[in-house]
Amino acid sequence: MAAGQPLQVMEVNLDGPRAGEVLVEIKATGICHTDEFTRSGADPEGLFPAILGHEGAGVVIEVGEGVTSLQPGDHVIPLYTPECRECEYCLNPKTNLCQKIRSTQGAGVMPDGTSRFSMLDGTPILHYMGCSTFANHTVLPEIALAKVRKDAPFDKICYIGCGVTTGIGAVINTAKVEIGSRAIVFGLGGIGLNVIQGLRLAGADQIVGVDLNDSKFDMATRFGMTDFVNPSKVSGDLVAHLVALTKGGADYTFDATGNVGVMRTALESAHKGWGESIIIGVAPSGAEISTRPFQLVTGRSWRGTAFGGARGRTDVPKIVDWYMQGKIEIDPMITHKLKLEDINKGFDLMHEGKSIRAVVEF
Ligand code: NAD
Ligand code: DAO
Ligand code: ZN
Ligand code: ZN
Repeated sequence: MAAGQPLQVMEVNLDGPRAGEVLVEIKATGICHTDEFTRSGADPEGLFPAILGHEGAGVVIEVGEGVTSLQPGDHVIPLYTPECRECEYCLNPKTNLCQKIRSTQGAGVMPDGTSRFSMLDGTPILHYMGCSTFANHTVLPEIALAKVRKDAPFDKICYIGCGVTTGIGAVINTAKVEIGSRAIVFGLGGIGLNVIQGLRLAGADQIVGVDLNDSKFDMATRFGMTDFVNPSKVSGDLVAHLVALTKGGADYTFDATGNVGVMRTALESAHKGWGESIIIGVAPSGAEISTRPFQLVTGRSWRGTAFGGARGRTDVPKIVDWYMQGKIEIDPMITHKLKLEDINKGFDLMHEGKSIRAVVEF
């Protein structure tokens, strides 16, 4: 496929796994906004032709030489943020951004610098975010696969490969929200709803949801939202309204919109002295954030999170357990199930604001 074009469903060649790699049969994959960001051509780092998709779940079919942690039959979730457990980043408890395969993953190839996918005429096809889950079969490095329990349904746990972990992890790993906190979540889509359920899990007392779309109210309330604000219906200053609603500002605020204006509102509606604002949303290429430095001088802090600060091989199996134990919910967020040949409908549903998550089942 090319930038700005619909996805093409086609037969391709896939080479077997080389040393340190694993062949996975993908059973289900979610369609996330980041896939659309790349598909649309808005992603300046987007490379084509590529097989997109990064929110999947499947079964190991074959392992390459030297692979020790996985074997055929294991159930796995691909990780766009790998966990090698030996690089400088993995050894630093302050980050989850493993850099072991960063440069080759960003270039759309496996760690040896080559792609396993090609067209039937031999033209190479690039991997995407190291995952390429919009495929019946894909090859990944061993360090980019979380092994999960076998009784968990693929069509639900695929969402843990991005949206669920990003939202819940932002609360638990990045903000480390304390029991009794007040919080504001901007954007009640596939990520924001998971921030809300993460806040409920963490024992927050007040969870304010902010969205321009009133239709988000019911689902957000179901996941733990206590107050709803539609900025288009607030007369006067939105920050002042939110500060009053949270009795002085929120202990934690989260941007799950990707809008830099919203990011500023989120920072400024955090409590003076200690409020923390976490950026989750990915802003358009070239966009910049701004605020008055005095906002930070007076004790607010601005932070960001990728993949919810999760170390995938360690944390993702635990989140699958939480789902199977009923500690978190996923099923109501899977609003649409599609066949592979209808994958472009999933992108349409996203544009129309009709889906939280559309999942393709193979
Ligand atoms: P989404 O489109 O499902 O949800 C966004 C929500 O924000 C929608 O409900 C929309 O109505 C609302 N919104 C838009 N503009 C608004 C505004 N000005 N004020 C209030 N609400 C507004 O998107 P999503 O899948 O939930 O993703 C949210 C963001 O998170 C995206 O930018 C995505 O790229 C990013 N993301 C980040 C990570 C990470 O690791 N940091 C991972 C996945 C996704
Ligand atoms: O280590 O420099 C790096 C890359 C980290 C990539 C993390 C991506 C997080 C946000 C993208 C949205 C994912 C769907
Ligand atoms: Zn995603
Ligand atoms: Zn590492």
